[in-house]
Amino acid sequence: MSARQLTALISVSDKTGIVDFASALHALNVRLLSTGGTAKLLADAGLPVTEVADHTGFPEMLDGRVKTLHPMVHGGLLARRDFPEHMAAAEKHGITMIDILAVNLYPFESTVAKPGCTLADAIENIDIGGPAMVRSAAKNWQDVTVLTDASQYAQVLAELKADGKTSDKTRFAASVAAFNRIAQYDAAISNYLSAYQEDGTQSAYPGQMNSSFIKVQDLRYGENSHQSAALYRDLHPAPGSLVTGKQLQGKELSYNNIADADAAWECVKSFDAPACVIVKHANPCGVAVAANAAEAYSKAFKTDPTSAFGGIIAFNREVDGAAAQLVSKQFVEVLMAPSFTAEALEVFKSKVNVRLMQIELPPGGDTAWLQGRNLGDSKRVGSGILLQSADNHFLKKEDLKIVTQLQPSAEQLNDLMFAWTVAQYVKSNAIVFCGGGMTLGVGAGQMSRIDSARIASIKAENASLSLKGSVVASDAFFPFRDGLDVLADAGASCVIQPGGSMRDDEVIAAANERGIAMVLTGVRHFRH
Ligand code: 93A
Repeated sequence: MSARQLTALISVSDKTGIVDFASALHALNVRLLSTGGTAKLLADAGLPVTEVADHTGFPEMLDGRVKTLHPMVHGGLLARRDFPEHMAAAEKHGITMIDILAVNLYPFESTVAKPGCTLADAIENIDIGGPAMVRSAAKNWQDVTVLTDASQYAQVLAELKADGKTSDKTRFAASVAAFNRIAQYDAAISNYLSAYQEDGTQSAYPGQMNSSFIKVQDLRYGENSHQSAALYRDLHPAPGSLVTGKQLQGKELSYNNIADADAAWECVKSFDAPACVIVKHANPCGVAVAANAAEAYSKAFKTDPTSAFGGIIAFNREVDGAAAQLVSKQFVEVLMAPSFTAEALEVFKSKVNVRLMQIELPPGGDTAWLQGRNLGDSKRVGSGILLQSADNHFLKKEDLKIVTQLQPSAEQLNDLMFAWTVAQYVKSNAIVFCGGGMTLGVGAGQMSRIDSARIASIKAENASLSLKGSVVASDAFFPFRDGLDVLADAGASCVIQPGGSMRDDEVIAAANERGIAMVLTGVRHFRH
């Protein structure tokens, strides 16, 4: 007795590769069933295909909202072939078995990723019938092969060709992949709707942890060698983010490399002028802006040459031969830039351990898209998770409040703005001395602000940098005047800080007394 003819139901929005796949199935004597648009494409390609509407005896209706939601379809997908009662019921109602299901869903994710997508567009792109079929087929994996991605077609064809059927292993794996896809799809819908605001924009904080992540890779280990780790990325990464980068050479990035690279990249992106950021253990140990990449690097390196050893270095400009020559003199773990000249690549060719990352800068101007789609920060706390929107407050000069008798000069104001930007990327408590478009001393991660101030001035001393006339940023207010006195003792001439302390008056009086200009931002930048 010859084997029963197999039936495949094909219903795809993304029709890439589908004609080839259906042709191959037809060549293997598989009967083809398909929905409107897909059926038309297959018929136009000369394939014999039965429309689902003809199969069910029920037309597609309600603008296609009801196409496949029919017992003839779901019975054919869900019936257990090894249960006599199922087979009897199917026979009684004229339901024929569907053995292969190839579906990809209405493009909800890419629709909502488009700027200006309306709620109505989003809703119309919520697929109902597709996921229903995928779930039916995936539940009945012992009898049905479910394909939710074009990358699965080749393996299934190969097995059908060789054995006339797919293996249990392949069907089970396909079922798992199908449920993963549905979970991801539903999460995208839930995220979008949770973040939807009446004015049509997306809230920066979705308030819902159903984010859709895709595993990029398992990492060799985590922060330490006894920890396991992996990198995931957002389904639709923000343009210009680290995960959109391409590694050009070097060993695989480690967990710590990625964390530090992200800190360096986020910081360097904040500057319009050519900038260089050197990061160690998640803190910038040198940041500078200059006329070009090479100069920016030289200045950034000078801040703390000792700490820069084994650093993670980011540029917001192309790295040319001159910059590459300078950087190659130090031990560097990761080097990031929007591009590298051929000459620069040549410099690092022999340094096989240097990881070179090419990352596009985000398109300028339109930060709304970024803010709308950015989940911001998350942090595990015991068995919970903390979520917050990104710390993307951008300070404008007009926002500054000068509170002292002395006023900063135009040049000092530029340095204050620079210092404030850097301080945002330094772990709290952050004190950052700057001058001439470069960091002069960075005090990071101390439990008291006064200790960060002391450390920052010691660092400058270690690097033989003078703090006389320098400007300083403090990521949060001074609770007492003592921190300010340390800055004044070190030679600071201007300070930028949020203000808002109970003792602001005492701190401002101290600044006046010490001949320091002080500006308040009204916002703080804690970073933990
Ligand atoms: O509108 S639906 O939710 N209702 C359905 O009954 C249904 N059945 C399949 N969407 C439905 N589909 C989807 O149609 C599939 O998931 C696939 O994405 C798309 C294919 O339609 P066509 O073949 O007409 O291009």
